[in-house]
Amino acid sequence: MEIVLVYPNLTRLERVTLGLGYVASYAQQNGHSCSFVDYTWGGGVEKTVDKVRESGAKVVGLSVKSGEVDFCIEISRRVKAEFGATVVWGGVHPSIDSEATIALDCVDIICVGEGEEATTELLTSLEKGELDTTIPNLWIKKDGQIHRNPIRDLQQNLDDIPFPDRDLHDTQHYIEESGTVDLIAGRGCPYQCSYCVEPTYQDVFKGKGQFVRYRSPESLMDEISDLQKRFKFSNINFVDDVFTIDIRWLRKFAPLYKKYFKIPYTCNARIEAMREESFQLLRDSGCSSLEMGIESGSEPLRRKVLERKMTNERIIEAFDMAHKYGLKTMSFNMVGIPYETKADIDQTIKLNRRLKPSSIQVSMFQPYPGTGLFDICEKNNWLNGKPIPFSYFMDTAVTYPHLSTAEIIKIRRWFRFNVLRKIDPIKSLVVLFYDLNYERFFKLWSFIPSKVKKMALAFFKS
Ligand code: B12
Ligand code: SF4
Repeated sequence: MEIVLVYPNLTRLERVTLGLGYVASYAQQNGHSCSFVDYTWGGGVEKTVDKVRESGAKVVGLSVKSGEVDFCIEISRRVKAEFGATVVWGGVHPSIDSEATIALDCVDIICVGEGEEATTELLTSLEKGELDTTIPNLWIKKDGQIHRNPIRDLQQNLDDIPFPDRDLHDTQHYIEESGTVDLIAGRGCPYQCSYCVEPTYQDVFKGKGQFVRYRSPESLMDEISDLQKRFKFSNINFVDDVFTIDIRWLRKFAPLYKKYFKIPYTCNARIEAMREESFQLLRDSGCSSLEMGIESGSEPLRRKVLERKMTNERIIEAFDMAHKYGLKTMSFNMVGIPYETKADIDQTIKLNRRLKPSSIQVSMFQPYPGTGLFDICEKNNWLNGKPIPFSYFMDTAVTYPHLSTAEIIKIRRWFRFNVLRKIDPIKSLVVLFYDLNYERFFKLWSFIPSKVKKMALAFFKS
């Protein structure tokens, strides 16, 4: 049975969707076929309409993040109206805001959590002409009733899942634009950050098996070899939130990677989980850049509001250690956090000056539905009535009595300049020009030659 899969990537970030890649591989391995609508390169609702018409598919599956809900509603309404298609929403948003999603008139089915088996079973049942309303992980509307089926056990051996389908997208085009190829080594994060979906996932999947899981390093090596045979790339990006969390896993991964590949790679690390040996293993195996979350420079705010327990001292130690081992670093920061004052933001700026990361990312806090901080914002009337923006660099859905939405946007725009002006004045001016004109650059993004984009990216990371 055919399904049209939609990647409503409004951020236009040239990065593949591994989630849909996994769903597609599994479905295809079980005899179904998938066509793909990719909004990374732009387009409107018509793009999906045309694909459904052309393929004759009766099922349309969308992978939905919270900032993409309105666009996905538009697409879903059109394909229902024109073709009477069965509309399935999967991905992070329906998984953590399930009741509100299934209540939407244009959504027939939602997938809560992992979608490989659920999608395949759904297509098999539709192919037989009888919608099975009991498929685990799916909430299904039928005859005015909603069947909220239980969550199935989490896939415990990730090596059993086929590699994500790379033919779904024009993978080489993605690589040329972003300079990198994305892979994921595991699923699930054990931490409790109150702005993140992971603690909610931990509740949803309680009793369904080990939550934090890693593929074997051998399986990753096989996937990279396979990618090497098919595509040209000079950097790898492991997109896991917490790539380095298990030192025993890292001890196996690092020598294997070093033995087989000479390709520099980038990954994320959670600071508390890093020890000197971790930095050494990363450096020795070819890691070129390490990305670490700070979020706020105010220790009490970070601990009490964000539920991130690391100290500033530990953060400084981690960045210093990374630099000692010759790794480039990126710091992740957030502004507009509930209870955050301008003095707290000054502390984040000062901490970044001390850390001297090779590059800095600063986003605006978003109250993603289903997270702990969403409830606090709602209770305190801090939601400004705007939908969650599709990009956390553009806007925010919160406002506070002491800090308005407009002020938060302004603070974000000036943040990197304020860090850099004292340590690298020339870079600070270039970065300021970019940050003040971010929306303009965003609109022009697809017209900027990839060489120029890559040069800019390299400059920001220098
Ligand atoms: C890798 C990653 C990225 C990468 C790649 C994104 C991508 N398109 O895949 C990059 C760096 C580009 C990125 C960008 C952004 N990201 Co991001 N990202 C992640 C991360 C760390 C892992 C995602 C992943 O690949 N997981 C592995 C795959 C296998 O799992 P999965 O995607 O959930 O898919 C499974 C199921 O959900 C389901 N499924 C998925 N889609 C569908 C569709 C159907 C029809 C069905 C049936 C099932 C199904 O089946 C899949 C296989 O089991 C998550 C954290 C997380 N825990 O999810 C954040 C996360 C998804 N990102 C987030 C955000 C906010 C963003 C940005 C909006 C940030 C921004 N710039 O403003 C952009 C949006 C870009 C976009 N439109 O895709 C938030 C989303 C919050 C929310 N409620 O929407 C998350 C959850 C992080 C967080 N801290 O909360 N991200
Ligand atoms: S460490 Fe990252 S993925 Fe894990 S809970 Fe915190 S923000 Fe979420």
